Amino acid sequence: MKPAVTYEHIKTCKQSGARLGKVHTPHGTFETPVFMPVGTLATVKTLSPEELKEMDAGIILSNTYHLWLRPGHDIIKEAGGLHKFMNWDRAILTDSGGFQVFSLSDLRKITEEGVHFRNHMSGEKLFLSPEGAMEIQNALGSDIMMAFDECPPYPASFEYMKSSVERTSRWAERCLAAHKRPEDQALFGIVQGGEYEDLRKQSAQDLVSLDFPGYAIGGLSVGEPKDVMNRVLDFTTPWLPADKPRYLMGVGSPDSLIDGAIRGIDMFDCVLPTRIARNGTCMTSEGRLVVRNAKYARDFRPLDENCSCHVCQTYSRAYIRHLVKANETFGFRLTSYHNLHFLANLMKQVRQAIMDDRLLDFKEEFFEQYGFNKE
Ligand code: PRF
Ligand code: ZN
Repeated sequence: MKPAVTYEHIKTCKQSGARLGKVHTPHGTFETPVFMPVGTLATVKTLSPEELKEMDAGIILSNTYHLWLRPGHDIIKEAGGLHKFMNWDRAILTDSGGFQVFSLSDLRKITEEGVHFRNHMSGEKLFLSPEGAMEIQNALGSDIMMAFDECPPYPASFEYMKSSVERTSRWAERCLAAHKRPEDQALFGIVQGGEYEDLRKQSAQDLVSLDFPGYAIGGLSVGEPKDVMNRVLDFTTPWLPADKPRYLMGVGSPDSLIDGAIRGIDMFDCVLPTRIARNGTCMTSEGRLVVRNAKYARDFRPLDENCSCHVCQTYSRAYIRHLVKANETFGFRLTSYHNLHFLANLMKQVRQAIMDDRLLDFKEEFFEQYGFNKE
């Protein structure tokens, strides 16, 4: 059976080794490297699907854990699936809930069977297993489902990480066995192993032997220094098949997106652009701009003078500062729209630079303007 999601390689950047490609899904094709906006609760906070399409988003991410707790996957299934429920007809990737259980809930207890924890809102006792995560994602009907994994905190000892990697591999096998819709939903495996080269290799080899249609690298961007993340990518990607998509989970700062692309990553997601937008921080070609600051009170220039987005063509820093400081919803819409447009445009430039075999030069030029050490 042909997998529901396939990777078409277009070219490799001669200067950096980065990959330019296309990912084909049951809900359309997107070009890679790509940044996926996060829509945790079946909405990319403050934005409509129409607005996401204006910035050419071809795939968004949503969360098993959150949609399971509310409104419940049964309701979304009854609506005809997540695409219909939220009126998004392009691709959707759902994270499995593993990571969210670890980062959001209290009193978790990991067993071979799954994870016991408490609902982060009501305190109710809950249990999530590989089979449960597959059942929920099958009901949601996402194009790309993620395996149920454990993402240990950083740093974790080699011994802990080794037993965790082995459990994540056993869970991955259970996920594959429980997956009911391989014909129209692709299940990606998640490589773990922390900063340990041997464990990353073991994890990748375990998962590759199970023949997933795509692979994620998890367990990064959990507090480790940037050079550790880059080193882990350098020794992990060689174990992944070149003809399948590669997804680096939870990464969305401009420098890490460029560094990840240089290391052969195709897909990224992060709450960063939308989360910082909601406290008034904007990503611009000259670095981060905190639009709340007093110095913008009479600044009638756009957020980013080099940005072609609708917000920057229309509204001033002074106006957006006023809205954000007054807690007006519209202000957060404007900053969210601009930040996502900024990253969409950055990835477009990354793809063009790969096409032109000059991604390392692009990185230099980008940071010349953005400012080094700005993240
Ligand atoms: N596993 C899953 N989701 C994730 C991660 C992971 O390791 C990360 C790591 N930063 C983000 N989201 N399932
Ligand atoms: Zn803009």
